[in-house]
Amino acid sequence: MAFQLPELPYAFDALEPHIDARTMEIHYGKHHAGYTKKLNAAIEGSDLENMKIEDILASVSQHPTGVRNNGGGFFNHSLFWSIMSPDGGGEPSSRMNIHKAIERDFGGFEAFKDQFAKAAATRFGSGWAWLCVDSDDKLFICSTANQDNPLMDVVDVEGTPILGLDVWEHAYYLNYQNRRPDYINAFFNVVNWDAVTKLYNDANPGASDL
Ligand code: MN3
Repeated sequence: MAFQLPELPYAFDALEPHIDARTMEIHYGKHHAGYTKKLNAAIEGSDLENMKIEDILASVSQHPTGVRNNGGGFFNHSLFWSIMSPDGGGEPSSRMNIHKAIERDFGGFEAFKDQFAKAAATRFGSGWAWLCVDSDDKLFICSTANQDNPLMDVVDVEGTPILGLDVWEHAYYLNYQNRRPDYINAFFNVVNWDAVTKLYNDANPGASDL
């Protein structure tokens, strides 16, 4: 099997009350597991079985729709779990490069948060909001539909995603019903800034936190 469902780095109830255990259990165990299984079925017997998921997504325009939808779903959720933590929330500390980059590119944390929350709230229907690094190592915010992401060669603005928020209803409906803005606010209480700054540094060869 080419791709495996990554282990969830915390218990289903670890992000409560911000993200409830039942949502986590279904989201990880049914949705993410489903994307993984369908991705493997879509690439079975093809050269894609030996490629990294990032490389598959970068050339996704050349692959069947099932690879786009399920490859995106596989990657996006893997990233999503990794950038949350029960010990997360607050603002990135000043020793983190991501702190400096947010100051530089958005003028401050609150301005960043407002722009990100707006991107998440205004994505119509199903999709994701992203914080990304562009080819000049600058941060930008965007959103994509369905299971697309900024690594794909089919989106409006390409970049390296380092923070993502799932705004599909399956991500919040059990606990928040139609109150997507409340879910977006709650997400900021569980963001794992250690993980985000590591992804930022990985996207900037040579960079590391103080
Ligand atoms: Mn989802």
